[in-house]
Amino acid sequence: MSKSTTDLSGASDPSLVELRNQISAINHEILVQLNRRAEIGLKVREIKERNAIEMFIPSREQEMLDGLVEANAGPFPDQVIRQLFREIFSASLGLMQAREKETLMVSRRPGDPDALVQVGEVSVGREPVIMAGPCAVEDEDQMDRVAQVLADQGVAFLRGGAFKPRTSPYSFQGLGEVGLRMLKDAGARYGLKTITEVVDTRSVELVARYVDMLQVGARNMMNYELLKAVATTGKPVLLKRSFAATLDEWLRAAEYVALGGNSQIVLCERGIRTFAKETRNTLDISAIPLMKDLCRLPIVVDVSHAAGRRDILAALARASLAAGAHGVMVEVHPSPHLARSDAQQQLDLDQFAALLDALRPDLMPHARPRAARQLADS
Ligand SMILES: [Mn+2]
Repeated sequence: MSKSTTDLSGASDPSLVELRNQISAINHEILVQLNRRAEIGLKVREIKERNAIEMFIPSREQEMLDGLVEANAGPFPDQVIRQLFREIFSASLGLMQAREKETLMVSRRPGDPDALVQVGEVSVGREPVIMAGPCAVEDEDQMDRVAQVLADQGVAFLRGGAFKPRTSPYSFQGLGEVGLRMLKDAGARYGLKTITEVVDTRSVELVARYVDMLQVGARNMMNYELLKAVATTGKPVLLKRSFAATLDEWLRAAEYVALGGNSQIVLCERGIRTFAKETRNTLDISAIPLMKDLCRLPIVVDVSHAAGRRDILAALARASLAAGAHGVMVEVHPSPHLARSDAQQQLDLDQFAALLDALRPDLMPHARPRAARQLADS
């Protein structure tokens, strides 16, 4: 066989080998120069940050491209030179913006472990937790019946609204401090951690005296004064996503709480507003892995407000846990048809037990029914 058919790589042709070596050397030179350029770009960023100058200035980019095309002697056509340098410019801008993201307190840096939020002796951020209870605290009997079922089922958190932000000013606005007391008493009777929403900077201290965890609701996610106020209480915060918030806006809302000195934050996805009419909101499952990637904070999913209906809650809850959520929040009421708010989406006590049964394979031992746990421990 002749040489040309056996050596297709050309490795035995000395002049070809030499040219390839030259190309490899130039590649390495380009690499060194690209990183030199990037380092200078980061210095430019620091100066721009100090002086509040825009990172991206289109006229400056245009000027650089024009200069390069003018100096271009070929053989690359001008269009290719433009393309190549545009790539370099955008990579450089991306590097600058990546640095900006890293500066958030809540951001996840490479190698960071997941954060654990401690609510008393209950940790949120490892095994999935269930947070359940009525939309609104209505009376003692209602709270007692729900709390008893939760305790029997091994659920850790009792929720219930005392201050209700309602779409209509004529809707039930909640029992206020009387409701807070009922929630606290029911939680204490059955050893449950309590969560309630705080809607106003003026009532933050009052609410913090009664419950274990403060909820900032979807409507208030961008109430920055409220975020600053809840940060000062030292209580863990459940931060719901606004129905119209991007992940970045949600992350920055969490940053307000962290910057205020409180890193005990649990995120809560509760659906976003879309064109879909079949559900009250659209549960954004992708937010779960994406937020876990962006930050270390635990994330739970409120399936009730996402769906606005009962029949698909088990599917949404299982999907949330499969996507990596650290827990599920669900509205439960002894007589949903009599509920003073969100009547159409609250589960009755039997439906709640059935939901937990559906979730059982995804839950860890601590969330098994009390009877089963006693059996396992004996
Ligand atoms: Mn509700």
